[in-house]
Amino acid sequence: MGKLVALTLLGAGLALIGERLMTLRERINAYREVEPVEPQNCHLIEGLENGSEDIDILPSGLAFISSGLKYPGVPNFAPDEPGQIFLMDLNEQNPRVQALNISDGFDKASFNPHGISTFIDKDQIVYLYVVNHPHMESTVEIFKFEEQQRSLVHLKTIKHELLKSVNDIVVLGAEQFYATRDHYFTNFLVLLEMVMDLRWTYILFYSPREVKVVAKGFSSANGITISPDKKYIYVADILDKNIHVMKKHDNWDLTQLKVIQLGTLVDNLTVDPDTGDILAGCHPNAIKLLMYNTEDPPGSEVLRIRNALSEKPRISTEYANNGSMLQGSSVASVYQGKLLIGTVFHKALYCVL
Ligand SMILES: [Ca+2]
Ligand SMILES: [Ca+2]
Repeated sequence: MGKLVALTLLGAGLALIGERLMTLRERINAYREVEPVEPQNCHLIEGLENGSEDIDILPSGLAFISSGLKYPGVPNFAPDEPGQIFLMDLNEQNPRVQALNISDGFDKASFNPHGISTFIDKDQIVYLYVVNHPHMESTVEIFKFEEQQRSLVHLKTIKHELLKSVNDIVVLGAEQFYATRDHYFTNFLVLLEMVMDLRWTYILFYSPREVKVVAKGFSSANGITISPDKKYIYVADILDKNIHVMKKHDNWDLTQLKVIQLGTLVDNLTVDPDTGDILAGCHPNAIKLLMYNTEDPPGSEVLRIRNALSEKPRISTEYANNGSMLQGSSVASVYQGKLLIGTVFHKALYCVL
């Protein structure tokens, strides 16, 4: 009798896991193929071969690009090379990328840059905040940008027990930022977390005086950015295929105003400075990203969300490709009619719209 109960329980357990795995395959769009949408004037950017996971463009048109991310479960074409930050001046006729020098005293060999965010202080000094995963941990690095020297001076490494599995950040002031946590477990249990959809990921507010979770319950919080008027925060939940529009309060807490469903796995977010539209770098089919096959590579998809705060946001496809040109798009950012699309581990695309 005991054996029968054990077998029944085992069968029920396996059935549950099987059902959850099927659900997970649907959640990550395992059956989706993307329809191409390709602007006329696009070309791959020379010199960016190993990812361009996040892009942040200054109001002056200088774009920072993080490259060389090593992330568990995702391909990397240069596993022995450290990550880098590239710069591209979008005011140039034919912009080229240039790797930024990083000051001595910072461990460049273990540099593993992920999400980035810029901050300009009242003296017009530009700071670049970088999510870093040295030895697969999570830190936030603060750099001062020296425009003339084309270099980054490392100022500070921020670590905190709540700054775990950080994906992206948005800087709000000097040493103040929101950060997203994209998974809860850092070991094999991350699979259980995904299969069971535990929703234990969150948004953290960090400042030297106070660190707190300001929103939680995300399946996997990923890209984060702020509206041009600084009143709203946009957060991508990659496994829930949506964007959360959150209101920012004076005490830094966030409350959810609405969720915009997109049907694609949303990675990093940026805002078009001219229109306030949200640009979302998306993964049309994440199984192709996780089970990389050169014969059937992951595609790319960039969505534009107009009037995100209105009753009916308008969603359009800015770019879509089946992976023949660009694989695993994670971010898109615009500056005066120019579009940059970055990827987790592949190349990057420059388009004149
Ligand atoms: Ca970012
Ligand atoms: Ca991301």
